[in-house]
Amino acid sequence: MTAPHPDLVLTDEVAQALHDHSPVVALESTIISHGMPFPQNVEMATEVERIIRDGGAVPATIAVLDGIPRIGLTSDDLHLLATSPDVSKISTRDLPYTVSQRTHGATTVASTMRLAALAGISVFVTGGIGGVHRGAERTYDISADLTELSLTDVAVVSAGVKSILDIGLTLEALETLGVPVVAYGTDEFPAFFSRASGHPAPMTLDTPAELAAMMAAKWRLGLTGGIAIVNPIPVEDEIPAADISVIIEQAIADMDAQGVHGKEATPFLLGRIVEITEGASLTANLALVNNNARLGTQVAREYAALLAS
Ligand code: PSU
Ligand code: MN
Repeated sequence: MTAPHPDLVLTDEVAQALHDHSPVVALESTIISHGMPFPQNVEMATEVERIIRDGGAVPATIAVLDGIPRIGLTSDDLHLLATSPDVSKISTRDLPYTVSQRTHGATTVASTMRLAALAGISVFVTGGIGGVHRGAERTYDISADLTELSLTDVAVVSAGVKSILDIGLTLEALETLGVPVVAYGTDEFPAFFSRASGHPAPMTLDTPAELAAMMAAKWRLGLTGGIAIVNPIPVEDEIPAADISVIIEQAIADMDAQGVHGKEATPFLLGRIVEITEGASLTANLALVNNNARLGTQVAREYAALLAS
C-alpha cells in the first residue's frame, strides 16, 4: 500500500486499519457543522461511528482543523465541529485557503471525497449528496459534489437527494459526468426523506457484495471517479413525498425572500426544514444516516475482502 499523503493527520486507529487493509468508512463534517442543529449533530456523529465500529469497520470522520486535514477525529473534535461558530463549510475549492490560513473547515461531500481518496479510503457514508438546485437555469447553482463524483475514486453511500434540488436534472448531470448511480434494493431513485422520487434508478443492485464488485470493476477498468450508491430511507422512518414537498416549497420561498444563495443555500434550506417540521425531519434524517452507515460498513467489508482475495 502507498503511504497516506504526508499533509494528512490520521488517528492511530485509522492508520492501523489502512495499513492492515481493514475496512475503513469515511464520514463528512458539513453534516455536523452546517447540516443539523446541536446537540442532535454531535449525537448523530457519535452514533454513526458506533454503528460502523459495531459492524466491523473503522470510522474516519474528516475535517480540517487548524489548517490540518484530519482523517479520524476525537470526541472533542466532534464537539468543536458541532458547536463552534468558527468552522466554515468547505468544498474542494476551499481546501487550499483553509489549509494555508490554518483555520477550521467542515468538509462537504466533495472535499471529504478528495481527502478520503488521498488517505486511501474507498467508501464514504453521508446523508444526502448535493446536486443541481431548482432554478439552476437562472442561478447556475450546481453542487461541486457532482464535479468531485466525476473525478475521485470513492463510493459514496447516501439516501439520494432531497427535493430542495431538481432531482431529474441532478440525475442528468450525473449521467453526463459519467458517474454510476446505483440504487440498493429498489428500482426507484430515493429522495432522502421519501423512498419514492418518481425517477427510476439508473441501476439496481441487491447486495453489498455486488456493490463492492462494481467498485472493483470500475476502477480496474481505469474508469476514474466515484460511484453514487443510493440507499432508500427505511419504510418506517420515511416522510411521505406529498407531506415533505409542501415544506420544501415553503423553505425555498423563504430562501428566495431573504436573498440567500451560493454556499449558504443548502444549509439555509436544511435549517428551515427542521424549523418548519418542528424537528420531525431531523428524526427521519438521523434514521437514514444510520441506515447508510450500516450499508456502507457492509460494502467496505466486502470491498476489503475482495481486494484481499
Ligand atoms: N444534503 C443534506 N445534508 C447535508 C448536505 C447536503 O441532506 O448536510 C451538505 C453536504 O455536506 C453536501 C453539501 O456535500 O451540503 C452540499 O452543499 P452545496 O449544495 O453548497 O454544494
Ligand atoms: Mn451550491
